[in-house]
Amino acid sequence: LAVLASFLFLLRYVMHYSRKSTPFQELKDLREKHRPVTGVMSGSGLRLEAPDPSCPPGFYSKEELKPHLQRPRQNLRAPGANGKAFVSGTLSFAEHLEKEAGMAKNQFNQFASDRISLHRSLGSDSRFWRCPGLPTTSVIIVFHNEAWSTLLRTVYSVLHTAPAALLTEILLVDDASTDDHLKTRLEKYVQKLKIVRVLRQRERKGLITARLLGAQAARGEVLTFLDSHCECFPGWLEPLLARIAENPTAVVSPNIATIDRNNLKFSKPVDNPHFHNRGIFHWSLNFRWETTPEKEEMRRRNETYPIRTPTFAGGLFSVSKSYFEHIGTYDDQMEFWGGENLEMSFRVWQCGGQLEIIPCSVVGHIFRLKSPHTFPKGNSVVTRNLVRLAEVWMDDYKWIYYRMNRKNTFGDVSGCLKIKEKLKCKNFTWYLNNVYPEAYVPELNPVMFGAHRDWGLFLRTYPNHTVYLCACQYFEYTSRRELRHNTGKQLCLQADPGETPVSVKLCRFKGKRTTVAPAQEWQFTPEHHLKNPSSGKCLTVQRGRLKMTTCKSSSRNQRWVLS
Ligand code: UD2
Ligand code: MN
Repeated sequence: LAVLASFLFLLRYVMHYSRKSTPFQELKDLREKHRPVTGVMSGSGLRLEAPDPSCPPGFYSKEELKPHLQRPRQNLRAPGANGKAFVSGTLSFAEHLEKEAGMAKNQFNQFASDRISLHRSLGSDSRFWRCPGLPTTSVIIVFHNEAWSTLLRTVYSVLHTAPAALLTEILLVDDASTDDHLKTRLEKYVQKLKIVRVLRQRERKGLITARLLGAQAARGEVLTFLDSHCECFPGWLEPLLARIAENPTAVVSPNIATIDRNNLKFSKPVDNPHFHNRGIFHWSLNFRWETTPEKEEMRRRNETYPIRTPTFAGGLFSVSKSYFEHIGTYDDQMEFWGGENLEMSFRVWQCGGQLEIIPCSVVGHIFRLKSPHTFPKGNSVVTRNLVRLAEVWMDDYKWIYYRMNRKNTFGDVSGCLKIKEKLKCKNFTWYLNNVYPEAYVPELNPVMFGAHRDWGLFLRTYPNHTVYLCACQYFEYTSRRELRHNTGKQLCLQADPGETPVSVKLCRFKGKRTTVAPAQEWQFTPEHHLKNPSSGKCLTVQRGRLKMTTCKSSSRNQRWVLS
């Protein structure tokens, strides 16, 4: 008996573990089943298209999907069809017993339920108020000579993460690439991906017109732009679309994670919790990140709340197609690269929209140290774009930019100005006061600005904050008598005591309720000295360095000419 018992026990054990489907396996299967698929909305029903025939992992073929997702044809006379009540007619005694039993067991009419189609439709939408749903989107990826692998990883990453019902298409817009494989192999390759299309900008004109080409062709309700070297984290798309559904004038950017340019490590935000960046600009009109100020963090009710941002990086964002058209799209005369991100930021805010970063949406981007692109018309194209945006959106504040940089020719901006007038867009003072009140606004008319002309040189700051002289950077002499370096961080020339070289430190005066630090005050004397009143000493050049020494009217090393 004991031998038999142990044999049975063993048999049971073997049977249990030889079963193919463990609960864990079932869970895995279930997860697999619910992976998103690609697809397009057509008319009223969902038409799902998996990228047959190769069908990469995570995708279902059309055949596999049918029983799950396509509602069988409805027989309108079937019991309960279109959400109607089940009408039983006269019941036989047996049926009566069945009904009673079902009622007793479930406390609802199981008898009726068992006779209604498992797929019954509920008829037309009965809601008389407008309920939220997510809009569809076209993803637009522009590229010029992008590496094949990064371009296609971007495409697959969208296909693998975007829910089929929301992704109308992916448009790859080629800005006249010259790389052979991009020119000849791309169409054929993406053909099997069904919802991916290639559009070509024949002549190299830059990312701005390329994006516009994509926008024009797009059939989705929302335009989602991505750079051609991105990877999307699961769940990135829905929060962007949800925000636009809630507020169609919101232009939303994901939380942009860094993909390391050296080893392609994807740095997830979880590596950096409780840390949000927002976009700002410096007065030389370059985009910068900064930690979101406390005031904005306090306004947000929880971690998932949108972050209002004065500017955005510009490469990765979603915007309602009709709102994009309403605000006049991009400045289509901007060329190649640069400036369109600030232009769009100012345009959105000044013309009544909101620019936001959605922390729930995470997309990675390979950040580079410098642009790999050459521009057919030379590098001044970037300045030309910046001058265009300054002319259109910055009113008199454009002069702050011009006095630090050369003013270029910029072509005709009347088209943009017309839109601005038509939409009654607000001015730049409004933008600074309401959207970016933390900005330090340089004086519109500083007393003097420029270079140390006697030496024909500019002041340059080095990372160790020593000031040398060389033909580089730019200072302003403000009406509060600071020597202020305004292009990036707000840095001021500071008179340090003793023999130590003069340094630049963060300016203590930051506008409202702050004052100039005594060591940061400079008196420009009739002898052309720059004298620090609190120490009584003068700014002196000694062997290429700046020092504070006793003022001597004859010393040529203390003579400063500011223009
Ligand atoms: C940032 C933006 C980028 C754009 C740019 C300013 C992010 C993450 N990136 O620079 O989208 O706003 O600032 O203009 O926000 N490209 C062309 N034609 C060209 C040059 C570039 O199609 O003549 C493509 C390029 O392949 C890429 C995209 O435009 O997909 C942006 O160029 P980038 O990656 O060199 O710019 P990035 O990320 O340094
Ligand atoms: Mn990029």
